[in-house]
Amino acid sequence: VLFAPSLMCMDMMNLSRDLTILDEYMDLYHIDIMDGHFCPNIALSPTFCNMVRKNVRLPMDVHLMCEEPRMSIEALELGKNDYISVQAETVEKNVFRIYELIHKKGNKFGVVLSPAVPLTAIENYKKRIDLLTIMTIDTGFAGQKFIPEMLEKVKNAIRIREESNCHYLIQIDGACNKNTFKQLYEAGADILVVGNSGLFSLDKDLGTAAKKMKEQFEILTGVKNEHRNNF
Ligand code: S6P
Ligand code: MG
Repeated sequence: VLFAPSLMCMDMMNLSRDLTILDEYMDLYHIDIMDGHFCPNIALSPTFCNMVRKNVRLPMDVHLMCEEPRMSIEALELGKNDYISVQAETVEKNVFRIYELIHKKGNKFGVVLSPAVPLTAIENYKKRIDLLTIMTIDTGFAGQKFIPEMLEKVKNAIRIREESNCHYLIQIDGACNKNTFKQLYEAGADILVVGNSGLFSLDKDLGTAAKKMKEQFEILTGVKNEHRNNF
């Protein structure tokens, strides 16, 4: 399993110092962009992503919670190992055009399913997806309660991947922490997004928090973080 810290939960007063630490311990950056319309909050921005991109080593995944994702996609300046992830609901009318746009930019194609959106939403384009994110909370805020019904969805996403020869990695976003690590690992998730409860709140010192998180994961699952093996 790989870990993706959610930068929305970072201490912005110590951004540069903490990114250096995360670069050392984590596998992929998760950056939330919200437009205040798709969900009732505003988070980070394409400008923030571009700035982070220039200063870190790890690949990143930009999670677009925007009614009109095209505008943000056009503003992003990322690398070839980076993912741009769109919410399935926002690309129902133009997903193939959005796919082309992301590919033309040289980035990887990610799709995010909100808890209420079923796996059938991706039926007609699932083979094109590089990263499939299953939300285990409603979009908009950190610190919400895990939705246990989503474990079945994760298992089904794995089954579909096998049956249909898809290549997407499966990422979980929402309340990934010591209370859910074991279930998510056993369900077969490839990447876990870790926010406040999973990582940042574990210690004042982020390096110590990262070590604690990995230790908790190891104790609960018996498995060591593979650390960037997939990238
Ligand atoms: C929510 C967002 C998530 C959160 C993350 C926070 O809209 O997409 O990526 O930042 O889930 O972690 P936690 O553990 O507080 O849910
Ligand atoms: Mg997110």
